[in-house]
Parts: sequence; structure tokens; C-alpha cells
Amino acid sequence: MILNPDQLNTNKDDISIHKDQFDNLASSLSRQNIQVDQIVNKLANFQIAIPSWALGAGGTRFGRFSYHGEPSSLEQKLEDIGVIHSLTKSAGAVSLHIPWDIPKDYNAIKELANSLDIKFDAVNSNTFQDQPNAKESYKFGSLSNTSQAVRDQAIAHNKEVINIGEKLGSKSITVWLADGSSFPGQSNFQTALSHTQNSLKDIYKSLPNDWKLFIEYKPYEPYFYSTVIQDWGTSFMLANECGEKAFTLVDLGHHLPNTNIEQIVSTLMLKGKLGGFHFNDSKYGDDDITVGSIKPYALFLIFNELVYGMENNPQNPELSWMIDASHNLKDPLEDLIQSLETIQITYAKALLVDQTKLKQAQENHDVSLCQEILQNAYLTDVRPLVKQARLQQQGALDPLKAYRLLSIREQLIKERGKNTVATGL
Ligand code: AOS
Ligand code: ZN
Ligand code: ZN
Ligand code: ZN
Repeated sequence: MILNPDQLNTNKDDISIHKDQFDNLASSLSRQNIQVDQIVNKLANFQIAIPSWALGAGGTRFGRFSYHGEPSSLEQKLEDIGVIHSLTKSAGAVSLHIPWDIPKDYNAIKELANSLDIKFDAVNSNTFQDQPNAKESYKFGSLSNTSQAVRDQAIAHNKEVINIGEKLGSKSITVWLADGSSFPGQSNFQTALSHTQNSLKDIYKSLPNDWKLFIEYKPYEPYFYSTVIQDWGTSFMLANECGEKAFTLVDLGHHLPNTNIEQIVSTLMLKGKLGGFHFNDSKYGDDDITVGSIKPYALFLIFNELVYGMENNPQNPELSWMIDASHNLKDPLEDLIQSLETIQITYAKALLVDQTKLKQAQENHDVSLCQEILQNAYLTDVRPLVKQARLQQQGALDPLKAYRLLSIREQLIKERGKNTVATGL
């Protein structure tokens, strides 16, 4: 299902109230010497990749409840992203997962993506499942396995993922390993880390010059005692050992409770080693729920560091922005629309922070004022700026409302049926 632009006339009812709200906000921000046009342009250019695995209903380890009308092919996944992108104008990229998304016809896939204005962001490898007919098993690890044959299979898979990505025009690969142990004594930490380092170096050798390798970390899960790449420090160290095209990837859900993620982000950007980002939110663990649904202020503080880094750390490359989510109760497309909205809102708030004033207040050790500057930005209702950015690009003023008015899920069910299962987590 592909939306055509005149289906987007859902804006008509809301346009006049939006104009009032935007004008009010713009004039109050201009009085504070904030360049409203620049912020709106930055928002319009901010594109976030949708993970191919988040378009169907995910499950838990206890069960999975299908959502109807889910995509069953790569083509249908791209079409779903196309729908979200035409409404939000902020989902102009996809992050594919291999082997779930191997294209049958590369040219046709590239053409479809192009017609929907979707780029191929990082490709993801999968060494956390055994594939049918695989010679070796990843039950006891992949790149870290004590068996050379298993490591070789995992290395070869990652190289194949790079090849597939190259054919599509992707420029990066994300490696997330499920390698770890569930019981003390099960694994020799040093051996596992050395094997991982050597395997990554081997993969890195096959990385095209204009590509990046993202190394994702996570403290626990699927194993419960130890994880080989458990934290940003380990990822950073591995990236440094690989070379200048290797970077750390931060997934918001991959931290122990109360970790100061904004400080991690800022350290990595100072060192030029933050490569990619997986947005989601969580209360207890790697919950992968809607961005900003639990800790919106923490997300703002993270964005504040990201904006500071983007303005002050030319040594850090442009980041790959991706959502990494999984939905077991909501319509996946509605959830992604909500996440995209929150990302844009939070980015806009961070762009309002007066960095010059903040620096002065920091130098004067005016602690209250420092906090006040952040609060002032955070408490501003920036929704009119986000809407304006979408309006400029012929998107929907209210994407969720438009999605419902256009009865998109109902149409997808008509096209694809009720009993659909998408490949994914
Ligand atoms: C797993 O917890 C990680 O967040 C991965 O980034 C991701 O969910 C996985 O690679 C999807 O296949
Ligand atoms: Zn992730
Ligand atoms: Zn995760
Ligand atoms: Zn997650």
C-alpha cells in the first residue's frame, strides 16, 4: 500500500489553529534571539531509520500475539515505512536485518526504496540464531566462541552482510552479539574477549573504505551472568583496536538502571567514537518500548549532549539515527509514529538550549541558573515547530490522526489478511 499525496488533505481541519500556535511560539522565541527558521530546517533534515524488524508485532518469551495486516516481505516492509515517512517526513531510512531481509531482486528493491524516498542505513548481522542448515551452532557464542569453526562461520556471515549492504547502497554494519554466559565459570572472560577482538578485526578488514562498523553493547540478555561486550567501555576499546572506521553504538535500553547515558554520549563524541544510536525507552530492562514514554527528561538530557556534540565535536562523524523497538500490544506503525514524534520534539527542545548562556553560568558556578536554562528549554511546548517542519515538506500536521483517518491498518488487513506473521524479534 502506497499513500498518494492528495490523501494527505487531512491537514485542512487543523491548519488554522496550527498557524496561530506557530506564530505565537515563533514570536516568543524570536524575542529570545532564537533562530526559528534554522531550528525548523534542522528538524526537517533529521531522518531516523526504521528497523525492518519493528513493523510486525513482537513477542515476549511467553508468547506472541499477532497484529493483523503485518508485512511478510521486504517489499511490504518498505511500503510500511513509506507510509510512516509520507506522514511524518522523518523516517527516510531503513535498517535491514540479514538474513531476514535478503532481497531477491536488488534493482527492484532499490527502485522501490528510491520511489518512497527511503535510504538504506546500517545493515544488521544475526549471530544470535541458528539458521536452517547452518553447519555450526551459536548456542555457545559466535565471534567469541572457543571453536574456530564457529567463529569463522560468524565472521563469514558478517562479511556477507557487508556485501549485501553494499549492493543496496548502505554504508554501515551494526554488530550486536548475544555472546555471553549464564553461569559463573562457564566462560573464560579473557579468551572470549580476545576471540571477539580478533573476529571483529577480521570483519573490519572487509569493510569498504567509506563504510563504518558499529559495535553495540548490552549488559545482559540473552545470558544472565556475563556478556562479552557488556558496556560502552568495552565497545570503545574494541572499536579503537579495529581502527578509525569502527565506532560505538548506543542503544538506550542497554544500560543498568540509573546509568548516566548522557555522559556516555558526551564522552564518546569528545573522542570521535559515537557512530550510531538506537532509540527506545524502558523501565526495567531492554524493554524496547515507545521512545520517551517512560523517561522523557532523561531523553532530553541525552539530546542536549548530542546537540552539543554535533555543534562542537567535528571529530565525531555524522550519526546514524535508528529506532530499535518491539511492540506486543500496539499497532507497530502507530507506535513508530509516536516514537518519531517524541524524537523530533526532544531534538527541538535540545536545540532551544542557550549554549552560550549555559557556558557562562557554568563558568560562574551558578548552579541554579544552569538548571534553569535546561528546564526552560525542556518545558517549552515545541510541537508547533515540529509540525511546521512536517508541513514544509507536505507531511501530516498530526501523523497519528491522519493514520487513523486514512484507515491505513484496515486497508493493510484487507490487502494482506488477518493471520500475518512478520519476521522479527
Ligand atoms: C538487541 O538487544 C539489540 O538491541 C539489537 O540492536 C537489535 O535489537 C537486534 O540486532 C535486532 O536484530
Ligand atoms: Zn539495539
Ligand atoms: Zn536491545
Ligand atoms: Zn532494546
